[in-house]
Parts: sequence; C-alpha cells; structure tokens
Amino acid sequence: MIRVLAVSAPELPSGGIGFALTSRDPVSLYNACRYAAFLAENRVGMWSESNWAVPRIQRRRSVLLMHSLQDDLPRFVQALEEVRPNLLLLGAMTPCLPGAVACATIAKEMFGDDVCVVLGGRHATETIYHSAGICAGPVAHHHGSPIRLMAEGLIPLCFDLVIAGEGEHLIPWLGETIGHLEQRGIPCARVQFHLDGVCDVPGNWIMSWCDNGDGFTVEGKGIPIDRNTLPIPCDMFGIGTAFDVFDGRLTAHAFSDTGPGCAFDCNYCSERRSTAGSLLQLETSATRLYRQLHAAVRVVAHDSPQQKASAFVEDSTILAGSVSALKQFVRQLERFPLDIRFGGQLTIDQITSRREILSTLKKVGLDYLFIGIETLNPNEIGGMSKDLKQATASWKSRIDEVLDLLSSLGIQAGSALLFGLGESVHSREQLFECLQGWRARYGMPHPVSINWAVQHPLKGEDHGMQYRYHEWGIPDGPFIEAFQGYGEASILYPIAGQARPTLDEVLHVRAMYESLIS
Ligand code: B12
Repeated sequence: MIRVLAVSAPELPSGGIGFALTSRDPVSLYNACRYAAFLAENRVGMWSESNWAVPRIQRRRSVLLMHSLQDDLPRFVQALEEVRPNLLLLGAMTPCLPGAVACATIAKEMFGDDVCVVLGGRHATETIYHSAGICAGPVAHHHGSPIRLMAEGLIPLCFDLVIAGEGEHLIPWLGETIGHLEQRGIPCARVQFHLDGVCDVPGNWIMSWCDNGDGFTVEGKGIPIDRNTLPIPCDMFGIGTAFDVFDGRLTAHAFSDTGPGCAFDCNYCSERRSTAGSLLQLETSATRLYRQLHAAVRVVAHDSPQQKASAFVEDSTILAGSVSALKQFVRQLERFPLDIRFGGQLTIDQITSRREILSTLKKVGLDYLFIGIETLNPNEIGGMSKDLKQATASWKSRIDEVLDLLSSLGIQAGSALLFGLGESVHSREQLFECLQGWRARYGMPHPVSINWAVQHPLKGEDHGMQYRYHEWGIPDGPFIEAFQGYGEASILYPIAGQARPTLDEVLHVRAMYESLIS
C-alpha cells in the first residue's frame, strides 16, 4: 500500500510570514501531485489502495503547507504519526531548503529506511540542471544542490532522492515502485536500486541520489507531457483559500499550464524565461485556463455550497499576455459564462497596450490585477526585461496611466515592491510617497507586498554567487522580527552585487510600509 505525505517545507525557522499575499493551498505541490491523486481517485493501479484513494477533503489532510518550522512542526509530526508514510514528498523553494532538511531528518529518525524521502520543487530544479539548456548537455550540480551538500557533509544524508523538474508523472511512478518494494519486504529507501523503466516516465526531470559520498543521476528521456490532459489541482485537492480582494469567495489557484517560464527575462527573477524555460502549448492555453475556472466553480458548489468561487491565475502573466489567447479566453467565457470572479498578473506595459481586451475581461469576471512595480527607477537597478516602453514615458508615469485605466474599468490593482536591487534610499522614500498619492487618488494599489530581493540559484546564472543555501536566509534573531510583514526576504543571500541589508534599512522600509497601509 502507498502511504504518502506531501509537505511544502517552511521558509522560516520561526516567526510569522508576510501578510499581504499568502495562501493556505500549497499549489506547487498540488501541481506536482495532481496525477497521482487522479490515479488514486480513479482507482488505478497501486494508487487505488493508497491513503489518497479518498474524497479530496480527506486527501488534502496529508498535503501540508508549512511556513515557520517552529510553529508548524507539531502539525508535521502529527501528520507523520497519522500517515506513517512510506513516501514522503517534500517540495522546497530555495529559502525552504533548511526547512526541508529539518523535516526530512525528523522523518528519517522516526521511520529510517521504511520511508523514502523525496525532495523536489523549485530549489532542486534550479540547482540540478542540464548545463546547455532544457534537456541539453550534461547534468550540472550548483553549489547549492542538495546532492552536493549531502556528499560534502554540509547537510545530513536525509533525502533518498532529489528530483529536479516536472513531478506530475514521476510521483505516480515512485508510488507504484514503493508499493511493490514494500510488498516484497524491501526497504522503501532503497528505491534507487529499482529504477527499471523510469527513463520512459514523461516529463523533463532529473533524479539524483547520494551514496557513499558520491552523487548519481538518472534522467528521463524528456517525453513531453501533454498539458491538455493534466488533471486540475482543485479537483484533486479542493480549495482552502479566500483572497480578501474577492469579497469572501473561495479562491482557487488556476494555472494555464504553459510551463513555469515567463514571457520576460528579468535577471533577478526565478520565472525568467532563460532559466525556467519558454512557453509551452500556448495555442491551447485559453481552453485549459477556462477548464480550471470551470473546475473551481464546480468544486466550490460541491464542497462549500453556501459559498461562491473566485480564482487567481498563477501564470507569470495571464496567458503570457498573448493577445490571441486572451481573446480566445474571453470568447469562451462569453459563450459559456461562469459565476466566478478572477485575477492574475500582467505587466505595466501589457496593460497599457491591451485596453480593449481588459474591458472585455472585466465583463466576464476579471476583478483584480497584480502588478510588479518593483521600484520607481528601473535604470537604477540595471533595467528590467519587462520595461518594454521605456522610450515612450517614465516607469512612474506608466504606472500612473495603468492605475487610472484600471480604476476607470473597476479593476482593483495590487502590487509587489522589491528592495535590495541597488535602489537608493531616496528612491525608496520616493516610491512610498508615490504609493501614498496613488492610494489616496485611486484607492490602490492594494494590497501591496514588500520583498527584499533574494539571489536564487537560477541554474547557475547567479553571477558567480554560488551560495549554498543550507543555512536559513533569515536566521533566528532580530531580523525575523524586522522582516515581519515582508514576503520573500533574506540576510544571507543578497542579490549579486548587493550588500546584505542592515537592520536599520529593513526597519526603515517596514516603517514606511506600515504607515502606507495604516
Ligand atoms: C503559488 C505560489 C506560491 C504559493 C503556494 C506555495 C506552495 N508551497 O505551493 C504561496 C503564496 C504560499 C507561495 C509562497 C512562497 N513562494 Co511561491 N510561488 C508560487 C507560484 C506563483 C506558482 C507555483 C506553481 O504552482 N507553479 C507551477 C508549477 C507547475 O511549477 P512548480 O511550482 O515549479 O512545480 C513543478 C516542479 O517544481 C515539481 N515539483 C514541485 N514540488 C515538488 C515536490 C516533489 C517531491 C517533486 C518530486 C516535484 C515537485 O513538479 C511541479 C509540476 O511540474 C510561483 C511562480 C510560478 N509561476 O511558478 C512562485 C514561486 C515558486 N515562489 C517562490 C518563493 C521564493 C516563495 C517563498 C519562499 C516566498 C517567501 N515568502 O519566502 C514562499 C514559500 C512558501 C512555502 N513554504 O512553500 C519562488 C521560488 C524561487 C526559488 N528558486 O525557490 C517562485 C518561483 C516565485 C519567484 N519568481 O521567485 N508561493
């Protein structure tokens, strides 16, 4: 029998999290596990006897999202005791690596070789990669690769497998294999010696493990996943979040499944095209997104009949901002309307050049757009790939134009700010002054999220920083308190070329932020 527990590792050793934007649904993990859940739901193979072969409300109890190791540890240990997993799936983004190590170590202490601990997600994907692009060239391990860290003794030997890339098909395969191993009385943690046929599993993925101080790797053949046939996460795991901007409606995380890459290539961002890969199956993306919204309405009607549905589109920019895909999406919603309100992201310049589409999108349910303002003077931070129309007007005046347009259309705007990219203190102050003015005039942007730029491994495109990431980016101590209210932030891993933030500047930004939102 497969007994699976899936956990998004925490990003902080202790303390709270940013308040502006968060979720109760670990959607990255839902995406990775959706096909396994689908097999369980439809009683296929070994998954039919797993602990996921239950209604989704029960299934989601064995999928956890942790934020603070200290606060969320009791919940994790309780889940370990209840599920007694033979397959522990840990998803970790880069700041969460120390949290993943802590969780894996506890599971190993409790179950030893009877549990197979698998680490996947963005950190693995950005630190174990093909050195010449997607599926090209030999596999490289960044200095922060968990395999290297285990081999060099910087972290304990706590992960049996580390998987970079797409998990949708590999996780079902792992479950099946572990089920068979258990039937034969072979310890689940020995799975790396039973990999027959694994290379045929679809998806772009690289599987690695560490044995006797050496790293080993197996790669898939790169058989593409047909994104049109992927199960929909909320069908499999339900919806546990309600974003404030949608008036109490439950909020599904929708995704058009055009891959993890963005249409743009901003050099500080993990979604940048050159790291995350280019867009996939864009021509059918509108239908996929429509199906996801449709599923959200269906799931809310079934699981919470007193409530209504909303959705936030997690695409880096909604349908990559493609005019034809957006128009197709609007047409589908016009023909087959849904009782749903939704939001997503577009860039400043996408918004100004898609006025008409935006007004049609509003009519079919678009209530909210989240825009990355980041900073007031892109030139000061070395430019941003998304700043396309810099020759026409300043970034600030284009933001103004966007807020004016969205306010006239009745679309609420939220925004993200990013510090630690090389901007001056004066620019920071100016930025908050502008925000005060905009909020007084338009009532937005709201919410506003503040972040301190973290250098991610970016498949080695990290300007030689070669951080190892095995220590918490914000160690226990005064910075934990100072960064309360921030989204992502770190002390140890500043962006290439920038100094670590001082306590004074972190508090200065936070004070300006608090006065903005009070
Ligand atoms: C939704 C989201 C969230 C949600 C849900 C988080 C969650 N744990 O699920 C919330 C708002 C809570 C959140 C929080 C954070 N997030 Co976030 N988030 C996203 C977002 C917008 C979508 C994620 C997604 O589903 N992508 C689509 C899927 C298909 O891709 P994927 O996530 O890479 O997952 C695939 C593979 O990685 C793999 N996989 C994933 N998990 C696992 C696990 C196993 C075992 C295996 C085998 C495979 C596997 O299979 C998946 C399917 O192919 C992305 C940006 C983006 N558009 O991707 C940022 C992003 C992933 N987040 C990011 C970050 C940094 C964070 C935070 C650390 C920020 C912070 N506050 O400090 C926290 C971490 C919280 C936590 N404990 O996990 C970064 C990660 C960068 C990096 N190098 O690590 C991203 C890329 C944004 C960015 N541009 O910087 N996030």
